[in-house]
Amino acid sequence: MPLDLDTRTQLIDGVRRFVTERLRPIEAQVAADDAVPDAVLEEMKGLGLFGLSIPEEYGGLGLSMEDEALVAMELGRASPAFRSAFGTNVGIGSQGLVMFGTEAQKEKYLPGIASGEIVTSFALTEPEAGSDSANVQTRARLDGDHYVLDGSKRYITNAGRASLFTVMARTDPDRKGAAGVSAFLVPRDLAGLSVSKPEKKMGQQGAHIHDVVFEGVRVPVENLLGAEGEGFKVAMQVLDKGRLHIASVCVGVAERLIADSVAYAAERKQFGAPIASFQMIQAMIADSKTECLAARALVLETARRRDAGENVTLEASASKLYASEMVGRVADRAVQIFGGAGYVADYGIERLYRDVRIFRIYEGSSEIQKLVIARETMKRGG
Ligand code: COS
Repeated sequence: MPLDLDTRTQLIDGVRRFVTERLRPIEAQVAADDAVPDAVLEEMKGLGLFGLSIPEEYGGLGLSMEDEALVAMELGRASPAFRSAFGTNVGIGSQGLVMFGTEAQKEKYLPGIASGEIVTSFALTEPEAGSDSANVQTRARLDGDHYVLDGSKRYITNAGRASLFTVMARTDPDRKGAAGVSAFLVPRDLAGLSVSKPEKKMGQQGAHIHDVVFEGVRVPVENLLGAEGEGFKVAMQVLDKGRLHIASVCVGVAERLIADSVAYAAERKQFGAPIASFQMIQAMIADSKTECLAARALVLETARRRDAGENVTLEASASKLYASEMVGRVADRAVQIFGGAGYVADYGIERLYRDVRIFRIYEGSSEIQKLVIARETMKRGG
């Protein structure tokens, strides 16, 4: 159920205040330290951000997709590294469990995920299974009342802090592709599970990705998530929602970049006048604003349709494709409007320019979104 208007306004106002007063002032420091301070993580827990999408009966806020999208847009106005700290709990790290978990699994894990005590990660990608995510090689072999996991996962967000992984592994080696893959809930403390050092990245410093290695990890059979052989579909449905969440964040970052560009253009004088008075600057602002409004409308419409129970695989991919490409263009124009200052670290625009680049890649590249959109459109006959 969507929130009533008063509650929604209160929630959005609270998040906006947190973003403005607590997150924006420390963005540069977080990037320099490559870490979000523990005190800020604790405040995020207190605000319920780790549990935005966890049902209320398990201690979360149980937001509708539309409300979650609105919150994600607000959070997009601060460095995306902050959102990433709890993004896996709200999205890909928890939603398999929310959608496909047994009652016992939900009771065991969801309250801790909602409070932020448990940090989650989604382990699908492997060295040879990126865009071709059905080519999972990690093996899960049944041995009595355990599955034994062997293999490795790559670029796993929040793996360093995670205490619970949703892992896609191949239970049937004779079946190639999606059919032989199953999903598992894998606690971090099981013997044989190790996490590498974080990768050095182009942007979003403070958010970390790691390799995760499984060497004879014994996972109890009751930790199978969904039916055996259904793990790929679990992953795809989790990603349908995740893509919509990422698209919402892209809209938020674009809105912030436009606001920053407008403020700078009003203040910066050249040829004796603020550059905002020049039509070529105005054209960039107009293009960015129009595209951002279009993305916002697409994302919110898709969220409302998902809340109404419709299949939005196509629309979620279209939202992710359009919003992530849009924010790339908006960031590029922001650098251009800021000119030399856009290239200098102190102004923070170059940081956001680097930060947004990953939106076109993770949770499915733009090319994969186009593939999904085309397939679904042809399936629907138009
Ligand atoms: N919801 C439910 N089921 C889905 C689905 C969805 N969104 N997408 C696919 N499936 C089902 C299909 O219906 C099919 O089931 P049947 O065999 O019973 O018909 C099965 O899953 C296999 O799907 P498909 O044949 O489409 O798989 P492909 O290997 O051709 O490719 C793509 C699927 C390329 C779309 C998928 O691998 C993908 O999304 N890749 C990108 C992965 C990604 O986003 N990685 C980021 C990692 S997380 S940061």
